[in-house]
Amino acid sequence: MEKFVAFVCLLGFALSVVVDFRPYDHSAELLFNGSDFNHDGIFSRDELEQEFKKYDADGDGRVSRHEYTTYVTTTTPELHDFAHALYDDYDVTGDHHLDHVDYDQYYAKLDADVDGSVTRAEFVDYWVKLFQATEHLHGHGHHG
Ligand SMILES: *[C@@H]1O[C@H](CO)[C@@H](O)[C@H](O)[C@H]1NC(C)=O
Ligand SMILES: [Ca+2]
Ligand SMILES: [Ca+2]
Ligand SMILES: [Ca+2]
Repeated sequence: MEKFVAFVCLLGFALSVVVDFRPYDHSAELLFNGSDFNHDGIFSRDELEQEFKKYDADGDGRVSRHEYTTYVTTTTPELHDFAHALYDDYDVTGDHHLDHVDYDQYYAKLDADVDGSVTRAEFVDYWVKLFQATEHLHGHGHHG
């Protein structure tokens, strides 16, 4: 089975089929499966770092808003607004750069029970709520 290697790959895949992430728990689990590279049921801090490295086009160790949104909209222009909302969620420090400080704090947001690791359930729960809260940005009904 083909693995999804990045959040945006999943987003692109989903959209190439239909512009709809529902059911959200299914999309969230697909994201988890594509992000849990070693398949141990945990989305580790290292795995998070691996994800974001893919967006760092100029390799300076930080992901700018432009780098991230370009990465997403190149494959799926319909996700322009959603990509910006996701970036705002990742950019915990709000300085328009994603770096290790954001990754630490974002990881902590996912880690609901604060035990230092993000389980499948924690990850899926977080993303279902995010899909719900941003529904107006990746809405359905945009067929074709
Ligand atoms: C995710 O992976 C698990 C375990 O390998 C599998 O049972 C589940 O069906 C997968 N979920 C999706 C949505 O593909
Ligand atoms: Ca893992
Ligand atoms: Ca930041
Ligand atoms: Ca946890």
